[in-house]
Amino acid sequence: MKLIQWFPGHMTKAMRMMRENAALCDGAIIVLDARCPASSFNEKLKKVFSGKPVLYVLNKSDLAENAEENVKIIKSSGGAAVALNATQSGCRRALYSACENIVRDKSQRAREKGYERTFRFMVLGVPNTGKSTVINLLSGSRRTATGDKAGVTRGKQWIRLEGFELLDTPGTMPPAFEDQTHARRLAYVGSINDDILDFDDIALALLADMAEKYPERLTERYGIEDFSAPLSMLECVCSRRGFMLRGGEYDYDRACKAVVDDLRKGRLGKICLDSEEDVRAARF
Ligand SMILES: Nc1nc2c(ncn2[C@@H]2O[C@H](COP(=O)(O)OP(=O)(O)OP(=O)(O)O)[C@@H](O)[C@H]2O)c(=O)[nH]1
Ligand SMILES: [Mg+2]
Repeated sequence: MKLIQWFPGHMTKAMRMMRENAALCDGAIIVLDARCPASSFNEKLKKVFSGKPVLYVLNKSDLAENAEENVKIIKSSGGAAVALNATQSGCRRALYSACENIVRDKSQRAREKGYERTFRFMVLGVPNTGKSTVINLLSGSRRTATGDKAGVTRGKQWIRLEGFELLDTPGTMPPAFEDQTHARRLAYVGSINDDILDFDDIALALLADMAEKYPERLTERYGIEDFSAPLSMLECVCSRRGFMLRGGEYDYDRACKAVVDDLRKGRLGKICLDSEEDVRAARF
């Protein structure tokens, strides 16, 4: 499989912008994808905020397995965390209180001195985890653009709310992926710009990973019974979904796109690609 490399200019610029703006912020909301909380965690981002309160949002938990368990793991290592579906207005209260909690002491002290403080949070995370959607949820309206691909937010944008000011930022990644397993999981969930991905590679690797962790889902959706070779699994997808070219050849391209899309849209069920050990090993 080809290495996943990621080094577009706007990513480097985004990282620099983040460091510069961190000084203006009282803390951070780090938005993770609940389907791969460890893979979507960038330790470098956390380090920018050392000494300041950080809230981890395990977003897209409607598509994820074990979100609450993973919240507990993060909390047990001393971090603040909440599992969320940011597209659901019913989750607003939980998010708001989680934000209030991480600055409770500071706001209490301000109140004792007779004034109300406004707290500035930077909202950050790898692309497409739902940072802008989280901000819209908190603000109760569509204040910032969202979209189902990596790289929707380009520049920074301050959003003013009651008690908080939030800085929406473009998704950021480490410039090189040292860990290709994590890179692959980010590719599956759509956090890496599809333009730089080899979809055949990604779909075949995804089938192999699903076969290991959730074989029954592949049987259910595609009728796959033999998990020994990714290519024969892909052929099952073609047969089941009728992806055939004229002359009876398999339409592999369509099948690759369909498999990845099925995963992203939750049609393969709720998943967690990271193991419990992965989550415990990440230094949240
Ligand atoms: N199912 C589900 N979809 C979500 C959730 N949160 C966000 N989304 C969707 O995920 C996609 C990405 O959301 P954005 O808010 O644009 O993500 P972002 O992190 O700001 O992305 P960039 O600005 O590109 O880095 C959009 O299609 C959202 O509707 C969630 O909790 N559950
Ligand atoms: Mg955004």
